[in-house]
Amino acid sequence: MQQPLNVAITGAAGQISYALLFRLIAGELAGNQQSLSLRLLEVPEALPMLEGVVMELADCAAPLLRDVVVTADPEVAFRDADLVFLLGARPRGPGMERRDLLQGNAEIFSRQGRALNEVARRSVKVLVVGNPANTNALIALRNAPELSPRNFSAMTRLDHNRALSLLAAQCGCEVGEVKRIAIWGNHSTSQFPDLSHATVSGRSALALVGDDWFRGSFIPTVQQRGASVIQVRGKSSAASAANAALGQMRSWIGATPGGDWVSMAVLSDGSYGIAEGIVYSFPVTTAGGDFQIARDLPIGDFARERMQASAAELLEERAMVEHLFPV
Ligand code: NAX
Repeated sequence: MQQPLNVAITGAAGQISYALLFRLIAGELAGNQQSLSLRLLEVPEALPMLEGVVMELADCAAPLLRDVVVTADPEVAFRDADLVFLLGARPRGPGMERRDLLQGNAEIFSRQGRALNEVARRSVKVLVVGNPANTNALIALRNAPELSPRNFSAMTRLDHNRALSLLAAQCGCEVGEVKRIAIWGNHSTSQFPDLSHATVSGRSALALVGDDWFRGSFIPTVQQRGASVIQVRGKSSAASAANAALGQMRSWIGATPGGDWVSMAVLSDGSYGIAEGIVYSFPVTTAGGDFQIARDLPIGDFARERMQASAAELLEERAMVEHLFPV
């Protein structure tokens, strides 16, 4: 058995965490030879409930689970962390404006960014899931100047998986036959789920499904899928979100298969004319614990307009919180 991986999870008493933890200790993240040390962070009020989750973890008698730390202190949770899932965030309350939501979360993610900067492993991988995920990731990385911005990403894998599944259903094919779906932009309704480069068993997906379905049905369905789940289930996506978090982290520490990519929100380097300095979802390939934005894709006018609209939203979000960035 190798040295345990230190895995920190915030919002650990929440519903996504509850769907994630038991898959982690079953070896779905780093295989069944890799033991894990879990560090679970919660707000003080939620610690008693989290103790109940810890009881259930113990009751799994999982051979891979080395130990569990429960804390309300980010510096304890993130000490020597290898992998971090930032799930906890302030939810939108009644009458709350977007600005209030962004600022409430800015406090949480500034504090957590500073703690990561101080105590996490320099190779740490931090996946931000808590919404607004892209801007929360930006706040965290700006508060961690001693870590590379490449140590941070925000989750758009759920959007990516939703797009994959929807296209496969429309084509009547297996999910595994679909390649090169891309989610561009923000994890919000401004995102651009793109089929321009997608293939189904090597054939152009757009040629198969047609532009009308792509623009009139596919794009809005993916953009609004989170709201649709809430409407039907009465609660937001949890198991599918945990599945996506696991998938995004597994891709990040592993490698994408040849000829395909995944979507991941990372700090923009100006690729495809997207403003630098926002956390924006791109198609990326991964290998050796690192990612590369897919290069030289041809971008048509319709796609460019959609991609820039989502960038504009992220620039607005950044403008609402940048006074909180350290200089
Ligand atoms: P829950 O409300 O079930 O759990 C959130 C937990 O976070 C709560 O237990 C709360 O006490 C804790 N928390 C709040 N502030 C904290 C802090 N400062 N430190 C540590 N813990 C803190 O939400 P859940 O359904 O688990 O969702 C978690 C987050 O994921 C939400 O922000 C949600 O909007 C976001 N999502 C993001 C998705 C994405 O694709 N990026 C999809 C799923 C999900 O909607």
